[in-house]
Amino acid sequence: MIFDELDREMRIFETSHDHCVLPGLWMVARLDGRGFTKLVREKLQLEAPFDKRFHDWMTETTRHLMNCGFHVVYGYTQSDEISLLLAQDETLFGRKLRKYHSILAAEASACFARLADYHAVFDARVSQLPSVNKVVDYFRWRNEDAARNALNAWCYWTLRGQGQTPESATRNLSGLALSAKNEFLFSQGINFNEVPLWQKRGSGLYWVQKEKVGHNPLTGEDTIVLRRELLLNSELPMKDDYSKFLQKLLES
Ligand SMILES: Nc1nc2c(ncn2[C@@H]2O[C@H](COP(=O)(O)OP(=O)(O)OP(=O)(O)O)[C@@H](O)[C@H]2O)c(=O)[nH]1
Ligand SMILES: [Mg+2]
Repeated sequence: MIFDELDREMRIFETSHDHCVLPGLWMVARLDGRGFTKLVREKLQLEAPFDKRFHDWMTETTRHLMNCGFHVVYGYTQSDEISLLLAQDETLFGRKLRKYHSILAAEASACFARLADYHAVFDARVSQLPSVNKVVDYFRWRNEDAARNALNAWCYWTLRGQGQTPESATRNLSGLALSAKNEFLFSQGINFNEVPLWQKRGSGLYWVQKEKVGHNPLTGEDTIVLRRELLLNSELPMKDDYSKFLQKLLES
């Protein structure tokens, strides 16, 4: 068997279905923790419905993903998921989808597991979006999902705290309108309006230019230089203001 022939023949099986994302399409990767309901409660014994330490690990993992070689314009995390908007002209790995799926999932898993000091795994998928409007819609979608899940989680864990089983808490909440869930919490002394924004709306990370004082060793003078820094925003604007915020971020 001649190695070069075998190599050529076998590679076809590996690469013939490789999908490359078309130029011009925006890529948004979403990483989601595998089986985190159990991991967070039973193995890590974190607080329910929300634990600040867990959210900090998620924002730190997002920061890592924005610094590991991909051109990520915006990172967003809520619950156990992370969304990453890649630059429209991203060319890394020839835009080969399998590279984005596998490397981003691996980087997220390794980083989170190190922070939590426990085996943890993320899956990854990539949306291929045709316009800025669809990119804005995508992030509005995840942001609204965060708000709905937070309301549900607060109701669920309040009922559990009153001694209800998982089944009866779920049954009691099914079919309840948003307003009824808010009223139920209020009747239990919890004003959902006052729940921290990061729980209801997640956190966003994006690049800003910061002025720094640099020292020029040749002239001996101090000079002002511009440095790119990642900013963590845990009080994101809401609803239409969030759309405007995203549009502005994409124009800059
Ligand atoms: N206790 C606790 N749970 C959290 C926190 N943030 C997210 N979660 C839980 O993480 C889970 C995320 O939902 P899913 O991704 O649908 O559930 P999963 O168990 O990870 O399932 P798969 O993603 O399908 O593998 C939900 O059960 C949330 O309640 C937190 O701060 N504290
Ligand atoms: Mg999950």
